[in-house]
Amino acid sequence: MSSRQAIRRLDYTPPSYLIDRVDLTFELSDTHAKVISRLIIKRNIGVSSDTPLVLHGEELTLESIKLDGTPLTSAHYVIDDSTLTIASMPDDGILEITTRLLPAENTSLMGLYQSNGNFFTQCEAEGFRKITYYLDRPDVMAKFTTTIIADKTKFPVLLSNGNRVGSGQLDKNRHWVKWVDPFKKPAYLFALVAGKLVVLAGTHTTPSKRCINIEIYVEPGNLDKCHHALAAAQKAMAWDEERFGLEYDLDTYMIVAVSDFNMGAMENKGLNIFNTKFVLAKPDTATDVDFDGIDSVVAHEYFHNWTGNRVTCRDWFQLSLKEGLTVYRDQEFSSDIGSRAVQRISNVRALRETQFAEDAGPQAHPIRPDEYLEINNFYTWTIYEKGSEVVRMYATLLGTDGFRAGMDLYFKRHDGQAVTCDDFRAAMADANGTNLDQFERWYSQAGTPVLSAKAEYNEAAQTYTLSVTQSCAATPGQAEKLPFHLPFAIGLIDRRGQDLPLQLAGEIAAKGSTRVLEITNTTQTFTFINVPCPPVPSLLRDFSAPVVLDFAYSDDELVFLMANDSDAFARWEAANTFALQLLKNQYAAAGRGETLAAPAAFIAAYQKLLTSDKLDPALVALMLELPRENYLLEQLSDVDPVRLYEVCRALKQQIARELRQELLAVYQRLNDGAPYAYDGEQVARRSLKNICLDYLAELDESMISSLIAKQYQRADNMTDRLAALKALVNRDGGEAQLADFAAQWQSDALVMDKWFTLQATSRRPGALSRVQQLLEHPAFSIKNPNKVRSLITAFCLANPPHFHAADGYGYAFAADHIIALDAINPQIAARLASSFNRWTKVDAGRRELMKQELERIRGTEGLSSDTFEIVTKALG
Ligand code: 7MF
Ligand code: ZN
Repeated sequence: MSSRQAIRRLDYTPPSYLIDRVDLTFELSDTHAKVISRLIIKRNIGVSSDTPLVLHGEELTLESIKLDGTPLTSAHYVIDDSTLTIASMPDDGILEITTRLLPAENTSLMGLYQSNGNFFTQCEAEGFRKITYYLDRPDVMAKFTTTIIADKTKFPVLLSNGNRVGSGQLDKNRHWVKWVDPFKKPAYLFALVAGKLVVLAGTHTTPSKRCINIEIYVEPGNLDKCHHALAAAQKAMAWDEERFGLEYDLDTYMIVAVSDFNMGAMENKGLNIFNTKFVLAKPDTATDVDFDGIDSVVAHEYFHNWTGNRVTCRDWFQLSLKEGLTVYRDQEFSSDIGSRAVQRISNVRALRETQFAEDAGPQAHPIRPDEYLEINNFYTWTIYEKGSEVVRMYATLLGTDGFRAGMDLYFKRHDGQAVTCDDFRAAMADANGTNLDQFERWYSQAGTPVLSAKAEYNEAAQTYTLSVTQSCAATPGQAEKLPFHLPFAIGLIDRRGQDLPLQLAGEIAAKGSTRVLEITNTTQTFTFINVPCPPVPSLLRDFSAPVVLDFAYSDDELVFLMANDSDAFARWEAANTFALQLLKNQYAAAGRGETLAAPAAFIAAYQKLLTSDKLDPALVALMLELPRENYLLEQLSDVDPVRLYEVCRALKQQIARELRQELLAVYQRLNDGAPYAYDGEQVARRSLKNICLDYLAELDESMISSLIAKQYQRADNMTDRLAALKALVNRDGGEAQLADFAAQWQSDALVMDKWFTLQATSRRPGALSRVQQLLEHPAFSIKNPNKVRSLITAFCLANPPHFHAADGYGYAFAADHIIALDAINPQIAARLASSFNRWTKVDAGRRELMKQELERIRGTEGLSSDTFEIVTKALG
């Protein structure tokens, strides 16, 4: 357990020692692993010769340590539970350290561990120190070689970073393989895999005519589920060459899938390790959303080879340097291979449901935090998703070519280095000859800015004046905020629904119909001239900045924008704003014991969406999706989540009743029995069909029951089958079909995860006791993060009415499992603990119950620093 001492960004100092080379030898057996590490180490320039060498190391058994061939005794070094210190070191030398580990007992899944008998590593952020004593910090970059020795029958495949340079036989049925990584790297990018795996191989030829081998390693029996991931890797390589001029730099790119994994995937140099969820897919086991997720995650990890590996982070406070940038790159990739509008709307929706809540809560932090207790807790929505929005703002402000020039300069200056967010910003500014000093505030200030806009049309002068004021609420440790520099994209739409050409006062002619206004001050005014009629403003087009927009649109204007805005995001946003305002009013009415029905204009707008044959079905589906409860909760205070759920349910039922005919017609038109294919058009059609089904499932009619049952039985793919099963579960429990589904898929772990989640998120009575029963199901394991996420985390984060049950049983259940999990896997426990983050948002009774559980968790003896940090911040 690490000590509870905050690490501060401003305390950064360069390393006292550097490591040029690392030669690692792993001897793996069933019961333990022996690691021999040979380090070529030297003191950093300017560091005084009496400076001790302090290596990181945790949960290691030291067998021996030699300096330049001479064994060191305990007189020469001091070991505590997180370091090994050698007081007197020569200017340079060779350290040889032998450690012994017990990977089979490692349930934290950090460092070297076992999964289904195979060996895997996870080193980001600070896992390498659980393998051997080392300078485990990203600014210490070394060239690695790795030799792996293991039983040939049990571990036929032995992998590490870089190129395979040799292999051979040893006694006792053992074999060895040696790997050399020609690129220097920080220890967090080290990887090793050993086990019984099979491989799907493909190739990609680069523009410079190099042929890259792409290899996907999985457990036997899964080869038929690797083709989508292979194709994704090929597409990602071609895209990065085309869009950023970046080629892969080794002969082989390997992906290994593992079923016990704390996160989505990891970009280890040349040897990416993935959660099986983001590799294995075929139409009968994976949904359209899963296929899309595989494209994104494969692209993300592949893109890290340049943004993360070739240019890495100086320290972990700079995490968003690689993560925000790489998320931006994977989002752009997905936009280019699919629908840009659908991608943008989905990303913004996710940002608002997760990151906005984080920014408004007790864990709010800037994308470059100032301090942390446990770095694992800072792999957050803010670092990733807001980080990506900040990168996107450079692209919006500088244009596509300006952004590309900035990227080119960034690589030219920093290839092979460990750098900071300031270095990235400087490259963007210098390549474009522009000043981005104020933009630094996006890195240092937490919280979501609010942009309030007011507009006035002057008929006589034919002018339209837009006044914009920005503000940002206080966040923990930051009372006052300075104004941000942000791009505010807008358009003006005339009465007939046409975009007006835009001309600002002082300009000689109109130019374009979307304008990126640059906001830098607290208040700014923009006057458009030659505006012939009062327009409807289309504000924050394409969500040009991660802010909350505050503009007093009337219902009529929102309906107008839904139908007419040329910007797809803004059309969706109008629908979303309309539904949000309505639900807030309905919730307030319910609090007074009244029922407020949706107005005819709202139903008519939905009807228009359903009956238009010109619209993209994927966009219609997104516009028909009501805001989620957790997002609504953020807009309210003293919330009763059960009442909130009932209000959402009632609106859904009203829509289903009043638009029954339209929903059924669209459903039937799209349910055309065409054989499954994963392509843009079919995915769009299925998404609309299944949202119609979701509404229709609200109707208590036997005809609807048989329609759902028919879809369940006849589906030739998991997307349709799961949508039908969800409808059945939410209608009458779907007991028979749930049993049928489990019988069919009991041996497919990823499909069973979906089965667990469906039940964990069911709004029907008894969800918690069902979840408790499922903890005993043979397919469940508390040690497997995917299982914990699909059952326990899904219940706590995605089933508000049951998690927030007034009796507090949901909270007690969550706390019990946070405490139990903390002893097994602190990272997973800490993530689950974040389900208590918004405890101050609920009503007084629930608030007290949640607080008691938080205090019970905090009082647990031996609590990890991961969970400790989350609960202490939550308690404030
Ligand atoms: C796409 O960032 C977007 C985000 C760290 C682990 C993967 O490559 C990563 C790793 C966490 C949370 C989200 C993601 C990752 C991690 C992720 C994956 C794919 N460096 Br923790
Ligand atoms: Zn990443």
